[in-house]
Amino acid sequence: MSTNTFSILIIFQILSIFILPPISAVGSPINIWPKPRSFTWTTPHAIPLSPSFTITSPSHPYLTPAVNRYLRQIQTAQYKPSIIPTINLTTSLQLQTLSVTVSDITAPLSHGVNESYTLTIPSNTTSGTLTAATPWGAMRGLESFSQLVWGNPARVGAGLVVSDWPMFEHRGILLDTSRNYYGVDDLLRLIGAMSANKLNVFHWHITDSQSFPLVLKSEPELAMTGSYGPDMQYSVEDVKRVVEFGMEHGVRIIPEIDMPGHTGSWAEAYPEIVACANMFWWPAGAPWEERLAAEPGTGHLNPLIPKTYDVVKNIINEMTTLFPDSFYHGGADEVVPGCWKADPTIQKHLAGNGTLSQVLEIFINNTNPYILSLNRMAVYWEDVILDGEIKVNPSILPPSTTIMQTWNGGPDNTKRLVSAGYRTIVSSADFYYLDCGHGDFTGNNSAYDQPPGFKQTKGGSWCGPFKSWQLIYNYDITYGLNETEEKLVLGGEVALWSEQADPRVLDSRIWPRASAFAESLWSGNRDEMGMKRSVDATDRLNEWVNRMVSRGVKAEPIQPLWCVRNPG
Ligand code: CP6
Repeated sequence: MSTNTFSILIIFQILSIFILPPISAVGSPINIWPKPRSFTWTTPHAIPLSPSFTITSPSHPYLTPAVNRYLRQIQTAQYKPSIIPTINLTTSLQLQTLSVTVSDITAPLSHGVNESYTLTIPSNTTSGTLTAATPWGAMRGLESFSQLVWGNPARVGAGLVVSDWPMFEHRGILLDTSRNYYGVDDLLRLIGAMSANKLNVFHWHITDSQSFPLVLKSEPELAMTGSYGPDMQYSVEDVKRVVEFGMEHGVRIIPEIDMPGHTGSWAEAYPEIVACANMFWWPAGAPWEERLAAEPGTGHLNPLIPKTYDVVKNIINEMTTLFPDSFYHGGADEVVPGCWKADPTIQKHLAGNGTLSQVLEIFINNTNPYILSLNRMAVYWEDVILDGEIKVNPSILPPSTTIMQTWNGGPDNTKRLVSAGYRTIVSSADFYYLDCGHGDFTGNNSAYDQPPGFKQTKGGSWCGPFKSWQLIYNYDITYGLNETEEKLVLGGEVALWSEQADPRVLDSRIWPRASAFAESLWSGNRDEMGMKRSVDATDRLNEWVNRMVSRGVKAEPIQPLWCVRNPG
């Protein structure tokens, strides 16, 4: 934040002492997570929710199911806050209806769609109103409304106005379904919880070197031979369910079939197009730089073989029929020199004075125009142009048609990308990698003890230390950027890589740390003074954890019950 913005905030704060009503008290049930941008509650009180309470809304293929879902949830939830509210219950009126109006009912769910809403629950009528620019903003408002209801019999906060809109347009979670498999029910539970946290992008890292769980009609062999088994696959029908469920929750699905690295799982079906498949990932005694893959499980697509593009184009083409979102993730992370150097056809290219970066350029030049021709905006991992030995000339991936996703380092790499003009998604490993905490691969360096050519089957991925919710909450994704650069930061993603995660830990590894991320990107991590507000957020987050648990999401505790029993 610039000094200028900071001083404006201070002035605003001084003025606000005189003009703004108090915001929700700590421990009050009026705890909308993520905290709204503006919440006016002049005379805090509650009114009963009528037993025949209903929600009216325009008919819409996705908003209507959302309304029905919220109505059911509100009627059955009976959520009991951990701190019993002290605000007055006014019983002379009951809330009978919430009336939803949408100004642009046809707005598609897409990047940058208007998610703003205004929710009004007057103190002197039986009807509340929710106005939104789009169906997707209406869904955000319905979620907020549902969080204003508590108790049995149910009551709802009254005399209030919530006016709300997001700070960042892209607020996502990456889930890796290759290293370990997740059932469709797990994915749907994740998407439902994302929507409750006002997160709007599910980045589905579907395949990797370890397994290829997606059954494509055009390339069925890949999943048949590359998945963990027939019970660990996603059918076309499964994908449709996930995409539809996303629409009903205002969550876009951005798919990624990672390539040209991270493709070992393709080798059973097509050995001829995968370089260095099934090799020992890190030759005995070799330096780290000469390893054949970023982690055990070798294999990179061979860009010099025409057949590679037959397969890749079939995949990309079918992916665009399955996933309607205009963003398509092209992967391109962690292409390591050792793999391509081990391949005879690529060796020939190098002997003729070719370079490995040229090999990657050949791959990008043969695939990126195809992605664009299918009306998709291509997202790539930053590796494709930054650092490492193998990268393309940025001119072949211009900022007009390319979005970069950063994961190495922190603010430094974001700065490099946006200063080069790229729209950027921030998923810094140092802050946003939720899988981190188990440390070393297998707890020993068995890697060194194996002979060359031995297929390495032990080991996950190194990642640590554990990222606390406060670390995540406090990270400023536009740190050190000027105003022009700030505008290029589309938002961020927290990531659950699955070397050491599976459905058994999905909920607790993600929640509530992704909730901390969600608030940070929805309404920021600072109070009206411009100071970090994670201390204030603690009790609110604790309450939100409880509400998520009451809705069937097994979020992890952040405090002992003692803190609630002895409010400070
Ligand atoms: N898999 C893929 C991974 C990682 C990446 N890509 C990864 C790298 C470093 C850490 C965690 C995960 N496991 N395909 C990087 C984008 Cl610390």
